[in-house]
Amino acid sequence: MSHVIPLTGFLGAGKTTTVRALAHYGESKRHRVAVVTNDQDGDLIDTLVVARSGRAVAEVTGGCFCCRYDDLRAALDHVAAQSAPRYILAESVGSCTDLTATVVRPLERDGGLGVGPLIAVVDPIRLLSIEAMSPSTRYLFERQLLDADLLAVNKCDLLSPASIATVAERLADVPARTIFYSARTGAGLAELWNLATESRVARTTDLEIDYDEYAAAEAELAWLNRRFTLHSAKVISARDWNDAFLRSVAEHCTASDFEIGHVKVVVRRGELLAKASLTHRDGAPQHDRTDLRHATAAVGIVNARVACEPDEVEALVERSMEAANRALDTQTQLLPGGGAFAPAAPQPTHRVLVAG
Ligand SMILES: Nc1nc2c(ncn2[C@@H]2O[C@H](COP(=O)(O)OP(=O)(O)OP(=O)(O)O)[C@@H](O)[C@H]2O)c(=O)[nH]1
Ligand SMILES: [Mg+2]
Repeated sequence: MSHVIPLTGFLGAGKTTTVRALAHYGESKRHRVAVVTNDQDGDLIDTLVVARSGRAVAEVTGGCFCCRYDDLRAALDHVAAQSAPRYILAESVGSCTDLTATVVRPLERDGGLGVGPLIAVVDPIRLLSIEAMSPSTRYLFERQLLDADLLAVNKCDLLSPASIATVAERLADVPARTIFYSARTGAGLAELWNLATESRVARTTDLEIDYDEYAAAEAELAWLNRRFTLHSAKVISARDWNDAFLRSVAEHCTASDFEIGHVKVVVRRGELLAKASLTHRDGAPQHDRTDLRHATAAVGIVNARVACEPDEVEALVERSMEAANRALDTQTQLLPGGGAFAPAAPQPTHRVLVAG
């Protein structure tokens, strides 16, 4: 029987990087691992990032796992039938919560799959600046922590021992067990794997959650997934183009006082990718993949989640592409489809409560 390991956690916390690292780790231990990704829209950079020959990958798009439970179940059954994986890592949308009641318990009730602990991947840098969050975002962020069976504090390579102690103190009131690791360096990953592959211990309490506040937090974000083409008369560095694009995004967000959830960009030619991310407007772009080094023609995808209006995120992406085009003497063309939107209020397919 396949065993589902669900991951939650705020936008940009490192869920996909963790899924990729855990999948590699599990495969190195000769386990077959599959992955299910999730987004409010199509054209997912995360799916490209976790794809690897021999690994079954499926997407649930058009809504979060809780609102698309039947699609999630179909995706899990699909990858289970395709490759009979021992483990299925399932990454939920970063603005979603209440997954114990809406996904984990319904999966346990429906049977046919084992279910592991609900892991909340935590970005410690975001946790340390929790006071700067809007009240709605903070509410959502805290619900994700309270909903989890295991708190996985990622990005420890960025933390001093003193900061690790501060993060641990801030999480002391959350009942779930906490572990620290880095999906990037692999430190602590073996322990995370061992805990993630245990069976879940059923909880006896329900998450206290106000769906109006949760909906308000989701609606604060504008969401844009867009495809584009990139052309240049001379050979350019794909990494430099991504860097110029994301630096311009950061500048515009700072000037307009928009908080960034996560802006990702990928430029690809065939299997070769250049991928970069921006998770804080005052941080530098992170270049996660640079297999595609040089190009004169490529296709790209941008996935942007920014606290602003949908038309503002469209303008932000267009202006930032123009800035990158000016800097590198390139031309881009946005392809049709994928307009910006604010996620609709969550309406879970199932909500299984201990209290009944
Ligand atoms: N320094 C450092 N950066 C990391 C680590 N894990 C992830 N990141 C970076 O954090 C950024 C976001 O990572 P993702 O894995 O895409 O985050 P996510 O939670 O899947 O994001 P969404 O799917 O948009 O919610 C990327 O630039 C990663 O390289 C880590 O352990 N250390
Ligand atoms: Mg992701």
